[in-house]
Amino acid sequence: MTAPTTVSLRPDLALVERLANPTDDEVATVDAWWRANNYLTVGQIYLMANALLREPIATEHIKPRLLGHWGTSPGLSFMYAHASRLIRRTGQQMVYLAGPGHGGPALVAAGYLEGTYTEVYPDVTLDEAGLLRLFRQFSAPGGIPSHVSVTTPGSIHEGGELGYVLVHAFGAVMDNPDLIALAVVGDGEAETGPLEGSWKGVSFLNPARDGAVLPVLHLNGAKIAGPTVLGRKDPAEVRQLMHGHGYDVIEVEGEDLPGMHQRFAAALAHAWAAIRDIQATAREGGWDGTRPRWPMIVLRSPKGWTGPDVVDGVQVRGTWRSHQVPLSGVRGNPEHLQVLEDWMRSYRPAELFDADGAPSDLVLGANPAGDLRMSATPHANGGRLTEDLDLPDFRDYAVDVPEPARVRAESTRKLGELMRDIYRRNPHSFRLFCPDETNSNRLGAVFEASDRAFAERVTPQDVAISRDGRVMEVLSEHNCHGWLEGYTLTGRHGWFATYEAFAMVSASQTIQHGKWLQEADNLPWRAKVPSLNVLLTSTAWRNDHNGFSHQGPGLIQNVITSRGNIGRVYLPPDSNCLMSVADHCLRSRSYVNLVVIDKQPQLQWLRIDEAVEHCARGAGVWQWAGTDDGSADPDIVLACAGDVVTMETVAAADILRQHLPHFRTRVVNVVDLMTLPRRKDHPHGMDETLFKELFTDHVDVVFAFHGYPGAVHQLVHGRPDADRFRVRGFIEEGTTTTPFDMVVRNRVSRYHLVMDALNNARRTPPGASDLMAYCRARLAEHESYVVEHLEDMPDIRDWTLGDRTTAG
Ligand SMILES: Cc1ncc(C[n+]2csc(CCOP(=O)(O)OP(=O)(O)O)c2C)c(N)n1
Repeated sequence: MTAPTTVSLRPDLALVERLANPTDDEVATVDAWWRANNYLTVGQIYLMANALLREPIATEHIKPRLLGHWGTSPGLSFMYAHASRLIRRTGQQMVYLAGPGHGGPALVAAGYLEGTYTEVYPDVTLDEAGLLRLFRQFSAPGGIPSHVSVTTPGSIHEGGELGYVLVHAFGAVMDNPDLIALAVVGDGEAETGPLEGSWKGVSFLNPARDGAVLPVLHLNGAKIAGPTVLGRKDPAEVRQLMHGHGYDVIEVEGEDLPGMHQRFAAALAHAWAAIRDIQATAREGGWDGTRPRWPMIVLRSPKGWTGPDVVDGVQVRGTWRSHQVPLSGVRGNPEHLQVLEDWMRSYRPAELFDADGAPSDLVLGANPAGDLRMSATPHANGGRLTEDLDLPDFRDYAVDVPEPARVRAESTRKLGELMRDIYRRNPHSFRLFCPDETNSNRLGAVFEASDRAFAERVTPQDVAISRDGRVMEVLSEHNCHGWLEGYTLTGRHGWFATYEAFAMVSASQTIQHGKWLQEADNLPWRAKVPSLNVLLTSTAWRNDHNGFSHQGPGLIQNVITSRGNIGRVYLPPDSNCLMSVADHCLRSRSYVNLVVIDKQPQLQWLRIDEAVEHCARGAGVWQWAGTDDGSADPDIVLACAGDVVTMETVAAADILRQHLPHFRTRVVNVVDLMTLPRRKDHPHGMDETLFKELFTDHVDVVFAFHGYPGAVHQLVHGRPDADRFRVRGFIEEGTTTTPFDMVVRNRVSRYHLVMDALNNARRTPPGASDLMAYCRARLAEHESYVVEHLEDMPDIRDWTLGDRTTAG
């Protein structure tokens, strides 16, 4: 094989011919690498000694626990070997995403054969000792997982929870024009909802400015224990399905060798040439705007290819039985031991490893050089391409707040303006991903800087939709979330903005991405990547007309429950706080930042300088809202986190002040929810002194929370006398109703908070029973008013802090 040759964008026909027709030597090289990979894969699953088979395999060489997935692995490494050949010949930058990530040993072996593994884990040397270490660590205590996980160099896709390979691939190539993401889709994986929806990525790619995804649908016919839908379909139907998704289908089928090498090389060559043709046309200005028909490959190869054919009289190769460990009883079964030995020797290890156990020159000859090795690509290994955003000063987007609770504003509108200017300053490294709600979420200012991206037909009725748009709107939370993941993991920045309730559609992705970042934190060779920023708006409290289905603050619960320190939950109470929080999130790295704020007009509390200080502390006393001057302990602490409940809390404090001026209330607002746990439980946890300054260590706390009350109990666990926290929040009393009725139904209205305060304060002030009666009367009044007038009582609806005569 000759040295890499970088070709111009438009593929040279002679080169494509050569690529499509590998010489015998080239096939021998690719085949040797593939055999070496298969040998290492089997070794990782079975062996803990005798790595080079210097003696016959014996029981004591076999791991006590046989864990891993053989079935998908040979197919994955076959494609990898051919992609490497293409890279060597063309200089193409590629990243490899294994949808069936359970084929981890194949990708670990690839990194090892490419030398990257030893570069990042120097203990795993390129010799017999290193081989043994590689084998022993796999799927073993204290070792590495059996998936293409964070520890696998070159991976941006674990493939553990199936369904996301295409969304990650599409996200990785957006604004990444030189990259091709080779995305292997398992036929089992193709049955998942997210995967089925993700073929649509091509409808949002722009070949002039984005890279390309090359999907390979790997129809090995089986999943864990049965056949796959697409594997059993008439090939013509599969072809039609993929054609309908917009792809040009190239098919390869069989298990014959070297025929499969020849046919797959040709398929890959033609797919690559088609991609480069599409890109060259677009980048040279010859694109008529029609959505390109991108190539994809359907590969039909047997599950467990090259592995044991028949075991104990039962067909294994080509069936679901080879999914995991095809010879499971090998330790106590001499016949199985012999099958294993024959299997491993069938790869002819003597040709693949030299006397010291290092990969032979024949094998090494298959590797691309340097950063072109897919296991070493800077696109994957932690965003070495990452640059910080050029951010405007968020203070320039301040709302003028002369006094607390006088001005109303739609807070997310300001965020839209901030994002608009981030788009302008960062034309290649920032995107907003949103399921068709950018305008609805009041973020529409972004359209002043960028249209929505769309590669399908655009009509004169469409507004702010074009080929060149970079606002990503698709009605799929899975696509939005996954695209942002792929985008950030390859070094760019963005937001996923969604209705709060429907963040639960993609909640599992949030959790999985959090796990990825958590593990990546332990690996110095993975650079920090931009955070996953999730804006939850159109919240539970203000889905007035949509009703119960749209009322669910569950994602907060998921993020605070995740282990470790990558989860952040911010509940800015107003626009200026939102600006400060957003700026912080966009500068942060490798976190999952959840920001929760509604889009409806809402009272504004803090001037921008106050907001900056408040957000920096994460929580603080709003002295102006209470009657506690700090000279003595308050009678009650009224705490709040979340915009709507903050208004109820401030209103409750105001009622108390008017009716019982000597009753000492302290209002504490929490923006950064993760300040509540102890510092040993989360890095944002406030220290004991500050916690006592805010909440004391013995005064009862009535806490009005945006989400489920249990979350606050969970967070303050271990704080002094945590039982004194009485938490009100969303208790699943949702319906189509007015804003105030929502807080009444969930018992977190200002009147409920006042009654809570009186019920829980250690002293009962004179006048308390009158005030209790007053609150009950107001609630009764509300109940009849709202039914009769279909809206909230005017003094509630128009309440501001300044209007003291109507505050009660
Ligand atoms: C969302 C999800 N559901 C279930 C599983 C359990 N699981 C692991 S592998 C597998 C079969 C995968 O089949 P396929 O995608 O065809 O991969 P391959 O045959 O190449 O192994 C299943 C169901 C999973 N990992 N993720």
